[in-house]
Amino acid sequence: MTSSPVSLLEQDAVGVLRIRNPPVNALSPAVVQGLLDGLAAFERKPDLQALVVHCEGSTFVAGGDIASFQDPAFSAGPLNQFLGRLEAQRRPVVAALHGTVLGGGLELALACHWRIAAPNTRVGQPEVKLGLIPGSLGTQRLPRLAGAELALDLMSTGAMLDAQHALAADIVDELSDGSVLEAALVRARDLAAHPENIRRVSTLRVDTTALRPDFIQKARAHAQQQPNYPALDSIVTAVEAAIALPFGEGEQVEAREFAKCLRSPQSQAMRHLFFAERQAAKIPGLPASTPLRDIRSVGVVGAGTMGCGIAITFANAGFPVTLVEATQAALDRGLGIIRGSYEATAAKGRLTAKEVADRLALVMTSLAYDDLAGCDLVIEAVFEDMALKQDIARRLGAVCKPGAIIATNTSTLDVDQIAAATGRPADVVGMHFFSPAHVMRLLEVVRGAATAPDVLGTVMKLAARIGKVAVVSGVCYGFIGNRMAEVYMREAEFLLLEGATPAQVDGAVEALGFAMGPCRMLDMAGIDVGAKTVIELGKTGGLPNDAAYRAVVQKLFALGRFGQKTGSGYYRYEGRKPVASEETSEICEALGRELGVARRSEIPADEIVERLLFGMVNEGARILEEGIAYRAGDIDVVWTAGYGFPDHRGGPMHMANAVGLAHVVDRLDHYARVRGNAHGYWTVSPLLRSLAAEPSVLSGPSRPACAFR
Ligand code: 3H9
Repeated sequence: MTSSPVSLLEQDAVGVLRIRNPPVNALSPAVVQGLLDGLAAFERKPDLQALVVHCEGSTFVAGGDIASFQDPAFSAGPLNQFLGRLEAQRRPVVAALHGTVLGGGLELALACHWRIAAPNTRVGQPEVKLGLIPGSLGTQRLPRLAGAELALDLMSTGAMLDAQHALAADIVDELSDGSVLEAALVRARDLAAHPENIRRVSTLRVDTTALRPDFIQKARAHAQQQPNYPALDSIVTAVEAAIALPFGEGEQVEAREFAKCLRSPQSQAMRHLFFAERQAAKIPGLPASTPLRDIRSVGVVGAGTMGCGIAITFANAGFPVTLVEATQAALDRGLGIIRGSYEATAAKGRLTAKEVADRLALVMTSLAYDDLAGCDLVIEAVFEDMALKQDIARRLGAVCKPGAIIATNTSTLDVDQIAAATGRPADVVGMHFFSPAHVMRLLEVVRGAATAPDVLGTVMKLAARIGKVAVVSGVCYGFIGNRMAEVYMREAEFLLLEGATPAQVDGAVEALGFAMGPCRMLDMAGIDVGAKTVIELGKTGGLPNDAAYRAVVQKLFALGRFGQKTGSGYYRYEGRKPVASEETSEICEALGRELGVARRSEIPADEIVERLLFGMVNEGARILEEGIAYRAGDIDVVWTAGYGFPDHRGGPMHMANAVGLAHVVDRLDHYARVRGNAHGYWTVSPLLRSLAAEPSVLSGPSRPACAFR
């Protein structure tokens, strides 16, 4: 028999309902049952004066157990029944808070009569980040305590408040300096002596005195501007109910909206990503107990946009950084970029002058590789040129101290060849940052053939310290992200040759929620950068024997249309605004004619979406087949955290599961028939074909749990 994660202890005539459910004391069905049992035991002990709810470990309850939401039989009913009974207790109930009091955790605290918080406490309702609304009366109790405006803001953004702000907002009643449990016991006894100070939040009314009359109307209009996130509208509905209806009726509104959100494809996708991001940090076969290397100082070679972004990332996390360049002019330019970036952040009020000064003080510059000798990690971030990268690798191999990690920020090149040049390939790993490096969340960590397990483990751990979501990729052209992006861009360009405009191509995927379509993306990243990558790949024999392959980007490059930075690329730019370019259409038409590509007067948006995305899914399946990615979820994390794939669609592989793998395969076969398959573009990956044939998968799109998970 397993023991319950909840126990009722007694301390000086006060009951302590103690939750022990590591790592974050999530409200699993077993915890909820334990709470119900514990409360029943308390009710059988009239000699106890009061009850304290307390959690063991690093945090109070951080939310409902997200994994249990997958169970079709999941219901918030038992938890809500417990919370109702808890609040209705005649003897005082005190919540002793510490750590991250989130979602169902905050809702548990709000059902108590008093909340006392340790200084490290943060509170929030982050359900919206999972495509949900608070489902245990948070939408009804929080506005009654904190006011409708703040409550709506917290629920719509998922932002957290620290203990001081939570106190100011009346969400907690008191802060404790020492042991929060001891303080809660003292407060519980005090409330037992002064029951008139007990406050039951459900009995309060939402204070509307300072609320604008059009508050709900405006909030709804704002929510409806984001139809891909229906939880936002549900939150407004629930808050409106909190303002206008008695608690019991508001409860029903919340239950209805929560159930609707829980079933929504958006929430399923966002919950998938929650676990996929955490799973991605785990390296199969690497025990958690593996001793890791100590990283205290970092070197960066190359002070271009990428190198500077990397330096900012580490300085932001408190690491001293040594930035090395070949010339003083390049160093000065780099330092200018870094200073400019900090000043822009400060101008937006996100950094104080002191913080800017402190961070700048962490960045040292040098022209000498010898100055990297003391660094624990050195990242090479020069442009994509194998000979140059190998030359730097040789120098780093000689100068870096034993045990230091040498990383390359290459986005496409063979990490093993770079590693070999260092003479110590076990110390080498790829760290592929995305531009701007200090903004983008994704870090692709490239595992070379010889990369030592502790190097990989160290870099994955370090990624969390610098605020990145890291995904491991094996060595192949473009790793996970850029290899798939190559297929995406291939089809985008073929469509342009066939007669689609950049706006049509971009519009088709932007309508799905993509941050930007492929043409805008490459215009921003730089047509020159994109074209050079294709040209370099050609030199290594990596291109198909197809003159039309990525012909558009190469043509635009040859014409000096480098994208946003030169004012024209796929689009023409008015400032930063892309405008349809007649010239691009003419260039594509002429190129198409030259290459013998048949033009069509109309290309449906569905075809654009399928060719861009299903082709990419097929490449993702190959990446899995070859063991380049450990799991399909890793691919989804790469695309949502690094390439603007909409989180409410869960990434390409989740999306493929949701639409049905058999359908994806059917359409790939269709394009092989209608477009021809001389170059193998539409050859279905054996893994994808075999998964699509599985009866469980064929049972329909309502079964996303199979296949690529
Ligand atoms: C909710 O509450 C709905 C209610 O309104 C209604 C209910 C009826 N469930 O992030 P970390 C696991 S919705 C299950 O790496 P950190 C996580 O998977 C929920 N598991 O640590 C990981 O497992 P593993 C509202 C959870 O220190 C481990 O804990 N709450 C949950 O960087 C460590 O996680 C939220 O949305 C959970 N709720 O950050 C809060 N939370 O080690 C979501 C965590 O096996 N959680 N795990 O990979 C977080 O934001 C962060 O985890 C937290 C800790 C800040 C708590």
